[in-house]
Amino acid sequence: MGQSQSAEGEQQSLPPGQRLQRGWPVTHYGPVPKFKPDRWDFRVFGATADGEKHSWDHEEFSALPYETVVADFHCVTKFSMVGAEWGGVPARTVLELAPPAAGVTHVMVWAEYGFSSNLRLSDFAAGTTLFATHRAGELLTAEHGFPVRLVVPHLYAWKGPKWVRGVEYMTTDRRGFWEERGYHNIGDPHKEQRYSYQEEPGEGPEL
Ligand SMILES: Nc1nc2c(c(=O)[nH]1)N[C@H]1C(S)=C(S)[C@@H](COP(=O)(O)O)O[C@H]1N2
Ligand SMILES: [Mo]
Repeated sequence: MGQSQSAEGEQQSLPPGQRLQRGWPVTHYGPVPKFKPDRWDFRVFGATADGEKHSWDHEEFSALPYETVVADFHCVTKFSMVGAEWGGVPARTVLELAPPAAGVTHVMVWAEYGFSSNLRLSDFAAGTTLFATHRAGELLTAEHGFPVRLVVPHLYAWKGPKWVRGVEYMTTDRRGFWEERGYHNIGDPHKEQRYSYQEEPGEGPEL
């Protein structure tokens, strides 16, 4: 086991408009993909520092340094879960192993079936952003994103794709799946950044 981080350990109250949910609901668009271990890879592409694509197969990805993060989880549909313990590979480790070029400002995290979510590089590089393989010490179930999902504890949960397959380094921002469909480009729950119509100039690409 590696280091442990806490995203909101001191946080007592939920973000505005959120309510506590017992259990852990399953929320996503579309079907649950079937995991095919010999076809699976995790790719880093786009504006990499060396101009090359990087990829790990499932065995290689599973051998990357493992850390845990304890964090709250806020869905934009207003349910929250508190104190979830996630385990997996920190986004920072991916940034170290496959560094971005100097001009990279944003990333697109890609999942099965073309689902995607865009993040500022600073949100992606945050110490608690994790490619989770485990929750509460157990492997994720298929519905919750097995084998890998992203967790970005300081943003709404749609910013964390389940069934992740890769990261694209970008030198300009582009909207992901939900960000194109009316959700806020940044998605900070403490600022209640739910919808794109709330965006201030500079918070997202033109709609
Ligand atoms: N691939 C994929 N990932 C996704 C989504 C999705 O539709 N597809 N929905 C997001 C949303 S809106 C939420 S709230 C969380 C829900 O995660 P859970 O089902 O594990 O609770 O997954 C996020 N990740
Ligand atoms: Mo959500």
